[in-house]
Amino acid sequence: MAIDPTFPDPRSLLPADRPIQLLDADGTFTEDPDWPIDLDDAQLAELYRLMVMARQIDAQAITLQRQGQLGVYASLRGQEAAQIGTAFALAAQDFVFPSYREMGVALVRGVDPADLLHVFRGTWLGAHDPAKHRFALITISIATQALHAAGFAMGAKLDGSDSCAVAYMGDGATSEGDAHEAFNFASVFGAPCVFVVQNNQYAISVPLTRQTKAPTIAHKGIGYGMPGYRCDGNDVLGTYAVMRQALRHAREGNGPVLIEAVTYRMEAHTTADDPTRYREDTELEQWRARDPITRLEKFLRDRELVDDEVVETVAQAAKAEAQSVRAALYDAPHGDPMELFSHVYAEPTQQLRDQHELLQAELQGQDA
Ligand SMILES: Cc1ncc(C[n+]2csc(CCOP(=O)(O)OP(=O)(O)O)c2C)c(N)n1
Repeated sequence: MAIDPTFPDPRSLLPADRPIQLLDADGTFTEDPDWPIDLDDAQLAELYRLMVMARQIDAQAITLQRQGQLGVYASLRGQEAAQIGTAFALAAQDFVFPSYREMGVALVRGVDPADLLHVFRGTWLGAHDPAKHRFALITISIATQALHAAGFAMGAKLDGSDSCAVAYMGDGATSEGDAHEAFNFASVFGAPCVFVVQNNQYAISVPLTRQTKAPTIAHKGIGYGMPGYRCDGNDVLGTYAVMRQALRHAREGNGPVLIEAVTYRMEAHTTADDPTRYREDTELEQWRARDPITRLEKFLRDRELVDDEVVETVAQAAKAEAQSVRAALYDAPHGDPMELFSHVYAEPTQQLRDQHELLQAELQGQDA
């Protein structure tokens, strides 16, 4: 028996036996009345454009790193549907708290990719305006953004606003204490928060089987009293439908939702990693056959929403955009490192003031 008599039937918190999927690997669409979508033809085409754009800019970022223009980069290749489908369901007032892999989500939020790449170039903390795009600065420390999201969601609840907070993270992040605290806090206080876990099968070289003994990541939700939705993360219509429902659940005052989008990281963990040391090519090939962009393209072709000409136009536009990202990055001025201290607290602590002085002295020493 549940501690709280108003507690819902625990079974309602469990994920379905099979991942939610609307678009299969062949691009065949099967409607699911439990997971409706409301996208018109223009929106379906826009999903495709965004996914192609994300992949192209991602490839450009890897090239930039190889050429020494970025220090490091974390690819999202293979995770385009998990990111773009979920982000497409967001309302303008929602606020995203990303990890370091969320270029696709950033694109949907209107963030200029060159602004985001500053972090990987080491020239600024991030040049986009988090308040304008409602997309926080990227976080490198695993799972800290889950706490930021839970805190923001609690604030939104206290303000009586209808914003939801969304934290994006990887499967490995769910093993962190920060994720546990965020899940628990958000659920106990009914904060309007969605935790999107992109289960890309690895945390650097650690496979999922060594990460958790939970049957799935989505099953972790029940331990916190929040529903766990598990979907095919390579199906952009499925990820959209699931996120739409999760946001509605949170916005209507029912507390947080944990989403597990089952996907695969096609590239290395970051450009500093060598995945051939811990995974087989055959595995990569299996996931290549489930490519999120190919299946959406098949679906759109079947519906005669795209043809060869449109596919080529979208590809060329993405290439041009990737080129302009490169140019923008080369030309961008360096940010002010002292900004590191500017937005931490309304009133800086003594420790921060000391660090501020230390860095200032060091930078002045460099100039001398
Ligand atoms: C608190 C913390 N511990 C360790 C690291 C080193 N680290 C960087 S990425 C990573 C794995 C993260 O895996 P996952 O959460 O599955 O996300 P993915 O990178 O696969 O998207 C680790 C351990 C870190 N950045 N922060």
